[in-house]
This record gives sequence, C-alpha cells and structure tokens, in this order.
Amino acid sequence: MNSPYSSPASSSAGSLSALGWDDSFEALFAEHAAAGLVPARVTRVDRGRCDTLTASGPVRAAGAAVTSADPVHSVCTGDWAALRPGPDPELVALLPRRTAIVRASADRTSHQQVLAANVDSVVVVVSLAMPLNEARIERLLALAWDSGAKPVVVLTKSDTVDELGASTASTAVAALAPGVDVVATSGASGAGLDDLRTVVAGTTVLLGPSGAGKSTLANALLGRELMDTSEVRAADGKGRHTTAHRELLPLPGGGVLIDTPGLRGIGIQDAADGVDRVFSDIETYARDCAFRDCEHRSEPDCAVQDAIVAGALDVGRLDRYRKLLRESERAAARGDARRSGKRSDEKKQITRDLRATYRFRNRQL
Ligand SMILES: Nc1nc2c(ncn2[C@@H]2O[C@H](COP(=O)(O)OP(=O)(O)OP(=O)(O)O)[C@@H](O)[C@H]2O)c(=O)[nH]1
Ligand SMILES: [Mg+2]
Ligand SMILES: [Zn+2]
Repeated sequence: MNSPYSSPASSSAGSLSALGWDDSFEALFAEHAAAGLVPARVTRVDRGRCDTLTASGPVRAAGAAVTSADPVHSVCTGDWAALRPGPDPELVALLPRRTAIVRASADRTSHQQVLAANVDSVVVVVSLAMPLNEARIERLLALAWDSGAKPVVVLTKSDTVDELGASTASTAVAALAPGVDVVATSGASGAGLDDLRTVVAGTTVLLGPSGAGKSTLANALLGRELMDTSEVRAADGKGRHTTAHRELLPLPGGGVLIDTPGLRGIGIQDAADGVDRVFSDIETYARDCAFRDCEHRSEPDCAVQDAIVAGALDVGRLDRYRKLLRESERAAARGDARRSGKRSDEKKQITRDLRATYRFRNRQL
C-alpha cells in the first residue's frame, strides 16, 4: 500500500478537526492534556500495535494499555486515544466512544466485537452484480442504526446493470430501509460518487460482504489507489477477502473513511432499538392492530396481516423481523448473564460507554 499521509500536518487544531476532533472530545481530553498526553486517532490495529494520526502526523504506538480481555473494551479503528509521545510512544487511555458499531462475535459467545468507533455515517455496500440478499442488508442496517450513526445504502457496480435493473434494485432496497438514503454508484465509472458525498459526513465506514466493491469505492472517494482490490471468483461471484484490516484514511475534502474486511456473518448483539428502526414500516402498521400485544399471526383486525394481504408488505420481511428480534433478545440475555458475573469496575465502564452513546443519540433526536 502507498502511504496516504504524504503531507505532514500543518496547524494542529485544523488537522485534528479534519480527522473528526471537536470541542466535546477536547473537553473529555482535558485531564490527559494536563498530563502531557496528546490526542491520536487510531487508524489501524495490528497485533497490539496501533497506527495513529496525531496533529504532528502519523505515529505507531504500543497498545497494550488499551487492550482488554473483553474485545468490546479494546482499542479499535476510529478510537480517539491519549498518546504518550516519546521514543517509545504508547496509547494510555481511550476516550469514551460517541458511537460504536458492535456485532456479536463470530463464535456467538456473549462477547461482542467493535467494528469501528466514533463513526458518523455507515455505508452498507451492496453489489448490483449479485442477487440481493435482503436479510444481510437488514442485519447491517440494524447494526448501523444501533450504533447511533446514520446508515446509508450504496448499490455498487451500477455499470454492470442497465437503468431498469438499477432502478428495480433501488426500489427493492428502499423497501428494506425506511428512512435511509439509497445511492447507486460505480467505482469503475465514478457515477453516483457526488450523490454519495452529499449524504455522508465526518467519519464514514464501509461495511459489506467480500467482493461488494468497498475498497474500489474507497479508492474512488480518496482519489487514489490506496487500498488493494481483487477480482471476485468467477465460479460464484464471491470476493477473496482482499482487505484484511480495518483501515482509517483521511478524505481529500476533510472527514475520514474506514474501509473494512468483508463480513462473513453478521451476528446481532443486543440491538433491539436498531432492529425496530430497520422495520419501522412494520411498527407503523402494528399501531393500527386491534390488540396492543398483537403478534400479527391470526389475531382479528391485525393491520400487519392486512398489509401483507394488500401486497404492501412482504411476508418474508415479517419473518426476518421476528428472527432478528429473537436473536437480539437472546444476545441481550446472554450479555446480562455474563455481566452479572463480572467485576464491578468493568460494569462501571460498560455503563459509562452506554451513557456516552445515549447522550449522543439524544442530541441527534
Ligand atoms: N464493474 C465494476 N466492478 C467493480 C466495481 N467496484 C468493484 N468492482 C470489482 O469488484 C471486485 C471486488 O472489489 P473490491 O473493491 O476488492 O471488493 P471489497 O468489497 O473491497 O472486497 P474485500 O476486500 O474482499 O472485502 C474487483 O474486481 C473490482 O474491480 C464497479 O463499480 N464496477
Ligand atoms: Mg476490500
Ligand atoms: Zn397485528
């Protein structure tokens, strides 16, 4: 990979704000500043070492002090950290995360994994060259909503379908994503990139399966070939997991982009709020059901079943909603059981993280 950091930072406050630093982070940092530490945004974590960007340029630092047995409390791409400068730079603390994209870890234990921290926009990347996978899009949107960031769906590879194909896919995806912008782009031709730039801001993360075109889109937005890409497999159109690390890269017009490795499975953690946002169309119908606790199965005067009969709602979507809610509830129960057996200082940390998240959400409402 080429170095994305060809020009050293000039004025420190200016360069930090292009990376997402603001007054509220500054206030949280006061204690660290008084201790002689400097703010650093984590761009990549690799076996305990962290690449960061600071006001005076890139710094590679030790991350042992910000790595914990529970992955949710370990340093992650997008974190703001307090860095002790010097010949052996070290990250000594993490600022509370404003948003965090958290999935259930792949092994389905009660552990969770943070995919990216302090994200403002989550781009769910969907390839137009592959059949639509509704369940995957809904899962990614649930993670995105639950993080507190703004979700956007990008349909990539628009050059591989005709106009009718693109508009049919857009309509189908819009029905899965109430309240979410859906933008068609082509990393190959550059089509749609300006539309995308108008709907994302700040820190933007690209999420999606391998081969969807995340890194190609990243390069198009960066205006440089910074991320490696490779052909999908001819046999089944799946990607080759080319991107192996989450990587934060500054965008030319300000703001930053986080490219991520292709997601294999997307386990939902305790994300009931996010799930409800994704399926807000069903929630809206449900308000007109005769019974407040209607399960939308065979109850009389069920507005959700009426919508299915009228062709306004796909029965598959109702099934997927139920499945995600169940998964979220099970994850919540596992998390409760695990947490109740943990040391109290860790509980306090979790509460602090949640409080920070909810403060941000309330500000957004
Ligand atoms: N025709 C066309 N091909 C594209 C477009 N975007 C990506 N591709 C191709 O799709 C393949 C996969 O693209 P990548 O950008 O590597 O996909 P990725 O999502 O980063 O995949 P992983 O890193 O494995 O997760 C490459 O061969 C790209 O050239 C596009 O807009 N149009
Ligand atoms: Mg990639
Ligand atoms: Zn009902």
